[in-house]
Amino acid sequence: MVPLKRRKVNCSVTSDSSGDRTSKFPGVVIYLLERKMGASRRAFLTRLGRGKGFNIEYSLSCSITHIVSENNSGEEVRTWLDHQTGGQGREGGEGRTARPGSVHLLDIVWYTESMHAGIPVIILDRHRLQEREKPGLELAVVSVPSYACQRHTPLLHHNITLTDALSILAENAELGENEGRGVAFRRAAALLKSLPQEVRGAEQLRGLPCLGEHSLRVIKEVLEDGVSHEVETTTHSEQFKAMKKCVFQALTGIFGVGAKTADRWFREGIHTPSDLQRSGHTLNRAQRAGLQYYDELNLPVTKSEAVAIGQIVERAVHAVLPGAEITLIGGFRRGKQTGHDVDFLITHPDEGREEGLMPKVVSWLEAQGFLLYQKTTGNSYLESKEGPARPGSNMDRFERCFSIFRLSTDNEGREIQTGREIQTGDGPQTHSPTLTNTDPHTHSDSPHPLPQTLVVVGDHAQKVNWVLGHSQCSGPRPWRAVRVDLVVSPYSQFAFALLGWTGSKLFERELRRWAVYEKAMTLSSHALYDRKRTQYLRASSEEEIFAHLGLEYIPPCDRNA
Ligand code: 8GT
Ligand code: MN
Repeated sequence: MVPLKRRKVNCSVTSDSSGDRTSKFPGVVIYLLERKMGASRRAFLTRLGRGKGFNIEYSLSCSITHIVSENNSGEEVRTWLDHQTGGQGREGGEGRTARPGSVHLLDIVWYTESMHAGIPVIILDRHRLQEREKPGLELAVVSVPSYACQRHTPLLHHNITLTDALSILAENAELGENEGRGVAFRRAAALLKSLPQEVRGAEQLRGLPCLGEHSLRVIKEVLEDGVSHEVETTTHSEQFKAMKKCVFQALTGIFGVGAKTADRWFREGIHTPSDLQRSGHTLNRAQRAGLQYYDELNLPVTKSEAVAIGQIVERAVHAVLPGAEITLIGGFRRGKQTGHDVDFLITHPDEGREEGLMPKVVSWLEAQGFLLYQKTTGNSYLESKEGPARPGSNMDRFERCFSIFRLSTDNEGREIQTGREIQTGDGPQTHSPTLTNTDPHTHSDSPHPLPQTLVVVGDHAQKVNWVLGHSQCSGPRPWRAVRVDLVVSPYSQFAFALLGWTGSKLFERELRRWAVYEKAMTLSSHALYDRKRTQYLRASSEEEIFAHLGLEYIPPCDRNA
């Protein structure tokens, strides 16, 4: 540990100590070193950490206990600290006893592992900064395979500035209906996300796959000038701003409106939900619901909201089919902390028992007042003896329900899951606080008593509250609308459904491409068909599917391509 002397650093309470109020870990005060990390990555990591209840300070003060840096050696950070503390940062060497005002000098690995764990992990030797910068900036070129499904792509990666730039261009291409170009930018971004270290010079990219001429040009510009001219122009161009803001956020944000319809409406002069309301267009039920809950559906859904919804879904499913299994899928299964919806996969170990399950689940949810909107489609999958039609499509035919849930919140905007408590395999939950029912909208005459589970969220609660309070269609109210996707799969197809619905979209696309071009197989969310052997390959786990495909198993948290 290194002592932080009071002389130069600020020992008064800093103005940006917003982490203080929400800190879940007193005694751990983190400072992220911007040097080599960059301002935008630092800001991103700060938001992430604060969102998880860590106290992260923006200025150096003697309350700091952990200094985290990226791509700096211990020597470099000490020199930097010396500079900040007027030469007194060096006195204590590594290994001295910790005392107030001393700090741990840590590598970013400690931070990312702590983010994953949701708590500050125990500091091991490998977390401490190395004395010298690791030699060799060159990336191990040969070890980067070309399909995203062959690589580990974590949520937190080292090249945020570059991938942000490429994502803007991908989005712009998709808005202009140039899907091929969009995919090319997304593939390049996915490659960068999978690299084990920050790219600092274009020479490091030599020989890497997935980087087309255009992407490379953009990357070089960002590396050399800090920004890409094309990205800047795109972001600032009136067309992009208008398209993105008006069409994508407003129109496609409306439940049930695809990019094509949004584009047509945009050209007709409909740029916002209120334009649409005034336009006299006949809207379908989904679109009317989308319009009504527009603001809330565009707010991100948090992990704790997803968990609260999961508890409701579990109760509904178990009420109508005991023994059924419910799995949280989509981005949340990959470790994301927010999403645009919540996706669940439901199955039952006795194949056949799951048939016709969805209408029963929906009736239960409706009777309890949990649904604002739902559209259920039946299972239409039939396994053809001749194998699936080419090419493998990502459209699947499971019994499925698109819905909008009504998630109760208390008057601070925090979500509450009302109703009977869930019985888990471990018996009744004992850690959930029992609260009084504050929601006049709940069915207090429901057959179940109303102990409730409360999940607290910080800033997000305030945002939800603000939107609810300013909703055009209704006054402030103690619930919010959340999009939920429910999918029922027969047990024998479960592993395929799980793999197909975990995403990311690019990872799925790459898996199917790999299957076709490298293995002469067709992969869908229902099955894997071997065209050479003209037979279906069965699997009861994702690991088996990867094995059939001749791929190393990639866990969900590394499928964030
Ligand atoms: P999010 O956090 O914004 O919600 O992101 P996400 O959870 O990764 O995306 P999503 O749009 O909710 O979709 C979850 C996964 O389901 C994605 O991998 C997507 O490819 C997949 N998916 C659909 N629709 C369908 C479909 O009809 N069939 C199959 N097999 N997968 C689908 O979105
Ligand atoms: Mn999702």
